[in-house]
Amino acid sequence: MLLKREDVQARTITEDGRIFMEKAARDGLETVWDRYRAQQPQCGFCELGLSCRNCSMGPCRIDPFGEGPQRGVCGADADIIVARNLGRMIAAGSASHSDHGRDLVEVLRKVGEGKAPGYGIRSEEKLRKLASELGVSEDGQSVEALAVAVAEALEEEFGTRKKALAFVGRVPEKRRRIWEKLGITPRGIDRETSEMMHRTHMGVDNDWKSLLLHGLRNALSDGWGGSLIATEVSDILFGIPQPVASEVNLRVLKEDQVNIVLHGHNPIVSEMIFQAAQDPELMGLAEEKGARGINLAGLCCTGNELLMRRGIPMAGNHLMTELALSTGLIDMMLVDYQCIMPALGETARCYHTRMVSTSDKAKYPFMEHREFHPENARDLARDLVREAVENFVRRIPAKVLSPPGAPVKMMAGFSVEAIVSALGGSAGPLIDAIKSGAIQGAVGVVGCNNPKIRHDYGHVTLTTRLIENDVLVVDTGCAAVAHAKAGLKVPEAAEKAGPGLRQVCRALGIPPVLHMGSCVDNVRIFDLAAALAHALGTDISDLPLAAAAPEWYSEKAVSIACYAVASGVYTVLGTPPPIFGSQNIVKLLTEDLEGLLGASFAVEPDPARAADLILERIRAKRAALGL
Ligand code: SF4
Ligand code: MSK
Repeated sequence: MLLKREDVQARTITEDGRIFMEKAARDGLETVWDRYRAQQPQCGFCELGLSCRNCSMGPCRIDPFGEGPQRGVCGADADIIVARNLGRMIAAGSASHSDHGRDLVEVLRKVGEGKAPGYGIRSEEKLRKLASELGVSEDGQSVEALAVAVAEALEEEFGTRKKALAFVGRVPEKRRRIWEKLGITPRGIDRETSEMMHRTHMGVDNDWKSLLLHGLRNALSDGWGGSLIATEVSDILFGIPQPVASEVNLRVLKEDQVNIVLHGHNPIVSEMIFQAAQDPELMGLAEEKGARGINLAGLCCTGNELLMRRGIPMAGNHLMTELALSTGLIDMMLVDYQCIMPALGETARCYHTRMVSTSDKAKYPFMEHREFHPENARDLARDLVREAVENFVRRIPAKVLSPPGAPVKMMAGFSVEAIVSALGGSAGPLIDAIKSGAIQGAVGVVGCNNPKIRHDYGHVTLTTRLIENDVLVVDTGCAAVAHAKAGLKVPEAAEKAGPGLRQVCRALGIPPVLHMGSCVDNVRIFDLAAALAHALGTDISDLPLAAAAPEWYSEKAVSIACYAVASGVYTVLGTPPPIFGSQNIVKLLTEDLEGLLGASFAVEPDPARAADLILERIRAKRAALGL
């Protein structure tokens, strides 16, 4: 199976992507692009959000042309069906982030109880900060006891009893009032997701407006609850990220070393693998096997977590995961959960790669399952690193293609704490730069890849335009990897920025595109936005800020986009969400929310036009602030 050059060009803007798409084709592999093509034409009803299979009187679909049925068997019309479908996407996204957060809370508790060998408290400062926010007394408590008490308080956040989540306290007061007025203040994290599933059962909430409002509340329980807990507890356990230099693209895989690749989202397993890979005995074993060392590399957000805290290089983003295997260089790939294509296990069978799943809640075809728990993680990590080393000698030379050239240099590790420290200890200089116009505004460019959009093109085109116009970009997730590969995450990239932003970056020695972490770390962006709003005595929606997800694919991205808008940030989506079957809902989300929340959605698949929309928005916000 050979690919036409124009097909390869149309699928990705990345050089390593092109080389290994051709290699994968030569090896007879099927990739995400092939399967996407085989799915054409995709269901038009589903694309518009007009199909429903919520009960066994259906499945039902609404005719968008008005000639066929306009109601499902139960009587649900287009508005109700679209709203219910969107609501369930939000619930799934929010549940994913929040369950990830819960797993970290479990480790925090076990650390406090002395039942998690190898783990520890890396940031006592953050543990104490959270204790204070949660109203946990520190009096006379050991760090271990405090960890247990904080874990208990966080467990409560998931439940049903709260009027409002504790972290809503970080939100500017004006925004809290808006949420109260609309009845969307998030309560228990699980409660909002559970309630969404209840409301969307046949015969419950049949008012599309009320369904969507609850969708916003559900998303807020992710952004100011589940995701935030995931990020904060990761910082407690593994350290607050600080600026760190690293490298990106498939060339970070080394032909002369044992390559272990970590893929997924949760740092619980990968941090233990990181520790095991430093073990002198295992490093000695690697040498015995003829390898020059043990090389760790990341994919997707587990990669981002390791990159942010340990400077571990990044092999690629979502659409690079199959292509990474086609190098034939990966001795072991360890996966946890989320964004791990079920195809990967079968793809790896073409090579010598050992594929290992590690989470009790995520199993995959053709992968070995080696379950991690806080109690066994340290020992299991050592076993697996040893097995990866032993697998080095089983590489199949005829199937190996070492990526040519060199990796791209990058900087990561920009937590809010690191940004404030780079600014000299307070957000003041950033506010001054925004006021003076040196920085026109800030935009979070985040989210995934999607084979519907040329790989990385949306991210890189949008972000390049924004920085050229003196807009500071912060990023997370797969967008961050795209930007790094395009060379936008080194201080020298300041030369690609407009004159004002260039000057600020040069003065601070930072890139114009700041890596803030993984998907759950989008909360860092909102923490920063809330801090700026507090400092200016205003609301987040008054600031010259925006968000964009040019190539999103996941339900988690839907939840993120919804909590962004509900938090007051105008958000532009590249891939159209399945809402266009209801003109009422399109109008509400793209226009009417503006009056309710001071922010709304836009859908714009062309990233250059998306940049124009965002720049227009930033200019309007600046003008309203008298800047
Ligand atoms: Fe059809 Fe209504 Fe059942 Fe959905 S809930 S499948 S629209 S009958
Ligand atoms: S990994 S959710 S493809 S950003 Fe977080 Fe990338 Fe999107 Fe997964």
